[in-house]
Amino acid sequence: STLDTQHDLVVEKASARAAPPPMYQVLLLNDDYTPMEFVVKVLQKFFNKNHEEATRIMLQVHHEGRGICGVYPRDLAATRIAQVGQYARARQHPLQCVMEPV
Ligand code: NFA
Repeated sequence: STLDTQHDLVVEKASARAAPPPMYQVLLLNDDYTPMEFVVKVLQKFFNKNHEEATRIMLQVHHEGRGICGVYPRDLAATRIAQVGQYARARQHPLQCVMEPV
């Protein structure tokens, strides 16, 4: 009915919509001590990578010094970094995770 807005479609101009949130790359950094299989496990557990993709990213970090784990809004990027930090620290690994704006 004309009084029922529930089922009406609304089309907005792009300029009337909220801007997409700023996005941040989350990166892993290489070090000489963290075991390769631990890095693969981190990428599977916190960044939802399968074993093959996790291995590819781990080797990129190992060879190039850094690698992208994912791209997220700021709060989610910060949460992933904190989770990786706690997980690695608790197991005495020096693995470092950082974020930078895209
Ligand atoms: N460079 C580490 C090693 O040789 C492996 C590693 C890869 C560490 C990616 C951190 C990040 N054991």
